[in-house]
Amino acid sequence: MKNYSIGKSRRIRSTPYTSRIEKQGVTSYTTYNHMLLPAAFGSIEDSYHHLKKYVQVWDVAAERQVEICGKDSARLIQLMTCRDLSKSKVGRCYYCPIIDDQAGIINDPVVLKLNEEKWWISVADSDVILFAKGLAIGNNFDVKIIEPNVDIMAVQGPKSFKLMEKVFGEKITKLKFFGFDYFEFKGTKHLIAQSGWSKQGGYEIYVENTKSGLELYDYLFEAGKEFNIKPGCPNLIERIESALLSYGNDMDNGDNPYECGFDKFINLDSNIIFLGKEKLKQIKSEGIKKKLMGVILEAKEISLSRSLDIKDEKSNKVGELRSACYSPHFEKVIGIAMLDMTFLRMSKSVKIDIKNSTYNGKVCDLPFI
Ligand code: THG
Repeated sequence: MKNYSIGKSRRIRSTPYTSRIEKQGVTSYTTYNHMLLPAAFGSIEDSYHHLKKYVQVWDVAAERQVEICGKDSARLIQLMTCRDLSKSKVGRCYYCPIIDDQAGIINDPVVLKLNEEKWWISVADSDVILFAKGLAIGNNFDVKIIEPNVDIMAVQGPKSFKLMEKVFGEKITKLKFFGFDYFEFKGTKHLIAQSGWSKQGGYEIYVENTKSGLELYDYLFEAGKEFNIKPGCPNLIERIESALLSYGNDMDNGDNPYECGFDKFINLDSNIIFLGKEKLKQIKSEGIKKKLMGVILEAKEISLSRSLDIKDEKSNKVGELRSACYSPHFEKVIGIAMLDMTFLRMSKSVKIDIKNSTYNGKVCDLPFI
């Protein structure tokens, strides 16, 4: 019988919502940006079905903001990403791969343009603030870089639209996907974006005023009763079915954005300046050697804590499985795998050893659904 808990400390930070989610029955945590990120409230499969039908509130404060402000802020932001931000607008979010000089992925954040000289990089699990500071120092940029006190609470699921309209009024229904604006709750303005790490729709509330944010948290559960609201968290099954990639799991610094299917977020033609641009041109002309793909396996359960080798029919290693779960939709195990291009050009059939059995599977495109 497994029975252990995470040792809390200043290094593994709690969030303003931690005491609430513990009362509400969080059953497991992961760490993310040196902070607690809830990973389950009981059964992940039950939570998956609930998320697809109703509405959930998530403590995703671990999606930390790296705030960059000052005269050179736009230059620094652009230096870090291969996505062209020269035509970016205030009030919009941009999904932006951050890469290094060798085009290895450093992070895949959402970037928010707050004004011409103020940006938030809403980071996945890696220390982007150190990378940003290094670049700013090395380039003598006139910028200030901090991690502000912003604790995101996500409201996700199909009923999130009705709930948020009930709480914030009709104005919020005008918000477009990946747009953000300020909305008032009992006299306090909160930055709210239509975004979130699920494909079920919803919002993210970037809470700066903690007191008001906690009041809002409690209020959402009251107002959400009629929509069958529950606490939740990024859901492993939903996010794999939707192919929302997880930095550190599906890709890391050893992978480049072409290998991860980020082609539409790469701009090599405009005259913007970013790190790794020459390397990306070279990769584009030579072609990639591996690619992130979906796999569907003839198995009924899996629990990954490290990558698993994927083999071809002759048992040669042709890649690695990086995330996987049992999918109620496919009634099979599905996963995200990095596979050799030479193999992909020849075959779609794979084999994998899970515990002491060998399972057959097929390669497919992402997303699954
Ligand atoms: N929200 C916020 N910050 C975050 C995440 C988030 N930081 C960490 C992590 N998640 C970053 N990773 C992603 C991955 C995918 C998306 C957002 C953040 C996402 N993708 C959409 C898609 O794939 O369809 C839209 C991409 C687009 O077309 O621009 O939403 O969840 N605040």
